Amino acid sequence: MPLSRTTLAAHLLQQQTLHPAVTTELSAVIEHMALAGKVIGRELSDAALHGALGLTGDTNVQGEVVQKLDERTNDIFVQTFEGQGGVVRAIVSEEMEKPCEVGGQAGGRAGEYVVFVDPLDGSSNLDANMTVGSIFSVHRVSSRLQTDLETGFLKPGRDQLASGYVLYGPSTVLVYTCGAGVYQFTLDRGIGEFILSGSRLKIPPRGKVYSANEGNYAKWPQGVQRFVDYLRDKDAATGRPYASRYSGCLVADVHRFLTGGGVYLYPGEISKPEGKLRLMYEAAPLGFIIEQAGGLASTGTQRIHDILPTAVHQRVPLIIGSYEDVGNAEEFVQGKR
Ligand code: AFP
Repeated sequence: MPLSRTTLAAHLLQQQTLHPAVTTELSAVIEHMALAGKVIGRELSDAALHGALGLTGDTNVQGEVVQKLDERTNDIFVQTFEGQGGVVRAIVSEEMEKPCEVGGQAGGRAGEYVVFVDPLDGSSNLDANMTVGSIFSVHRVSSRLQTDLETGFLKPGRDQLASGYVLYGPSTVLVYTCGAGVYQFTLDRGIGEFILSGSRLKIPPRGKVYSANEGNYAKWPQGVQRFVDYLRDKDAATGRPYASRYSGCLVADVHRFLTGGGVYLYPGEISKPEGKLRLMYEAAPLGFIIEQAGGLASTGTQRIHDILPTAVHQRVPLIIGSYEDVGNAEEFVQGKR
């Protein structure tokens, strides 16, 4: 049976008639994310032929080494939003220390939205031709925002208006939510359009797979160690041991769980309790997607969406995935088991 051919634009138009949360402005932001995703997907496909792989020799605001494609994809997002007609006021990116103002005048008014973006999540996978992604989150700019641009953008995850990601794998896939379900689109390269390939996605309440960088095991707090030990133990009644899968790309691992269930964890370490992942453009947007699909996103002691950020590049421990699996993890972390 032939599949329907609903483009992202047609889908968003339809959603606008069904859900007040899906406004024309927000739809425009998502379409610009999709545009940036198409450009990035195309550039990644032959980056090795243009000498675009490898390191720049610099470190970013996080103190991490920068890949040439980290810089290039950041530029693509900035350029894309500079051409968006003023709906978005600023971009906050993993690759830029400070928010970048992009245009910002729609009908004579300052743009209403700020977009948080991790332009190239998992970029160390590139040299091995493995999956990478882009993550985004959209907030309304606070009306109190005047002098200090950065602190005006510090809002909890529950205030997100939209979030999503683009995954550059065997196919390029866009997943988004505006709080009215999770939708997936697959890029038809021949016609350059994202076509609807999954509606109102739901994550199974429990999975059979976990994902963590187990090389860090000795650095984890005891509760996390005991949770991973539990997942590796044999128990037919609860489907253990779980299989282990870890790609080094958060988006790819979380996408696996969105479709099949399971749990991803990047915990804090005893000497680095804040963990590695970034709240505003990694944990919170993926948390919005996963919670819309019926799962959970937690630090182990607090829901990701309840954290009041204090800095745009803030780090946070993350346990995300199926509702029951994350619930179990919380019990271990909190010493209840
Ligand atoms: P980059 O966005 O800097 O490439 O980092 C990737 C990442 O934040 C996330 O995608 C991975 O799950 C995680 O880091 C991998 O970190 P480790 O190399 O410490 O496992």
